[in-house]
Amino acid sequence: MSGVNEKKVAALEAVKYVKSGMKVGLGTGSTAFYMIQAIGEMVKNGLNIKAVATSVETEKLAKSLGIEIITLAEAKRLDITIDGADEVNEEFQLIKGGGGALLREKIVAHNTDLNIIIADSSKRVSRLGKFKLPIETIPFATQLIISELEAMNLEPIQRLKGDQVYRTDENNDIIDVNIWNCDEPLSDLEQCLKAIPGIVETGLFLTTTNVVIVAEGEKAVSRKR
Ligand code: ABF
Repeated sequence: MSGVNEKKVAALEAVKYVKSGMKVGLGTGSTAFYMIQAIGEMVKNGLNIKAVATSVETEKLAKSLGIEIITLAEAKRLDITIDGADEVNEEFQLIKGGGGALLREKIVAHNTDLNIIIADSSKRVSRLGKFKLPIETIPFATQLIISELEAMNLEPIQRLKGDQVYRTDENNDIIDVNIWNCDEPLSDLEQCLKAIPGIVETGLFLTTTNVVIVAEGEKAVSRKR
């Protein structure tokens, strides 16, 4: 359906889960943008929450909307986190990190009771990997890791911002790899990548997601794991 903002449809469905007294993880990206805006409106109307941001960008947006931001250390545990994704399959597995925030996103998701993913219909896939998998690396090791990933036929490309190397909020690098032709289980691939010294985190979110809300036109379709 043309003209429908599916990102906003999914975001507005997800914020129904947010109640006063909760500690809420705020995701990053253009879909999360609508979720944060909606929560900002709810805060204006009396919602009382504390939030942890998954990126500097999200923190700035949240603070500008009057949402109280605390650190993850202060929160200790989050009731709910709402975040976007680059791809989501039928098994609630995700590729995330297109927005470069995968490390904090995975840390926040790990420390959350209920993880809700919001997406427009273009993100729903039967097989992950059309979207290149982002991998966060320590700059000291990035070039050697690229060589190692080339030897694994993963076609690694270091992410750039303009003509400069892209740097995450943690001042790390991102390497995007092609996992489309990997036939091994994604959990094995994740284990293999994480065993390479200098790889901090990957954008494979295989076990953290509890609810997926995908907008199909004006209809938000929710699936619970
Ligand atoms: C973020 O949401 C990232 O992990 C992911 O890349 C992004 C999806 O971006 P968008 O919502 O802008 O499509 O959580």
